Amino acid sequence: MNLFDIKGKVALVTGSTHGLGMSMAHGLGLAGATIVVNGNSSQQKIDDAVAQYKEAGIHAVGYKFDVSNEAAVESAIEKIEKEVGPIDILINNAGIIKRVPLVDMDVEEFKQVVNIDLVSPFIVSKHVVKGMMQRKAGKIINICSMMSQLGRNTVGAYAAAKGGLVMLTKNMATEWAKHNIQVNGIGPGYFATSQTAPIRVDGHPFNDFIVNRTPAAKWGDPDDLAGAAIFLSSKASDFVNGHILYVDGGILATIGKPYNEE
Ligand code: GCO
Repeated sequence: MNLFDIKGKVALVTGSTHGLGMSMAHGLGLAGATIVVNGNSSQQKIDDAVAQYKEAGIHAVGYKFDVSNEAAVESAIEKIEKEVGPIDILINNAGIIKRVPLVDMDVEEFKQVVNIDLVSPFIVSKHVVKGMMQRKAGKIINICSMMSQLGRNTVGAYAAAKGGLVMLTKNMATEWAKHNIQVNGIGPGYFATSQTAPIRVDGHPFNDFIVNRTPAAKWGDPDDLAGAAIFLSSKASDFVNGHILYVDGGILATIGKPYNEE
């Protein structure tokens, strides 16, 4: 029996038109899952992403909806389950970040980050889990962050949301595990994506800092997340509940080291 077999499963990955969401969805797709691609920026972006998945031999279908709008989410889930099939796997990946010192941050900006990064996983999960409860089976994965555990200057709203997402994951697991629904999190370290591009440019102090702060001594490759996503989407994790799997090159394992130390 292949513990990691997800062939034929339907996986909805929010924010999967680019970045880490696309990398995780790509990994699930290559493992045989049908990918429901989501984005909210433009239909063209979704169509382009679906074409990329199909070029890789992945069965993918695109749906544009705003994960923070409950009415839009409810109708999208209904449409997806009618047109594609019951959702077996949900990855709550869609998120935003605003890098602003807390003292300078508008309350509305703070609320917007929390709304997308914390409230939206609740909204989408609430509407997907109803079908999973009826079928007595499902996998939900919330994409957390290093900022679920560590603070950093200028990302206070994001850290608050991602810290809250850890406890939301544990509470979802607490309430839904009895229905054979496993809810877990993935906590990516620092990865080379469009979201981190502004702090990754050559010569940016943060770029050197992360390479020094990460025991693996490099930025993560988004494809490094596929294994964790497949594990938490498959039978192999049927007794794993409320766990946050950090894929971070060892950042959370260490206090770090002086710049001049090998
Ligand atoms: C930042 C980064 C981080 C990473 C990721 C780390 O500004 O510190 O964007 O937020 O993207 O979340 O896990």
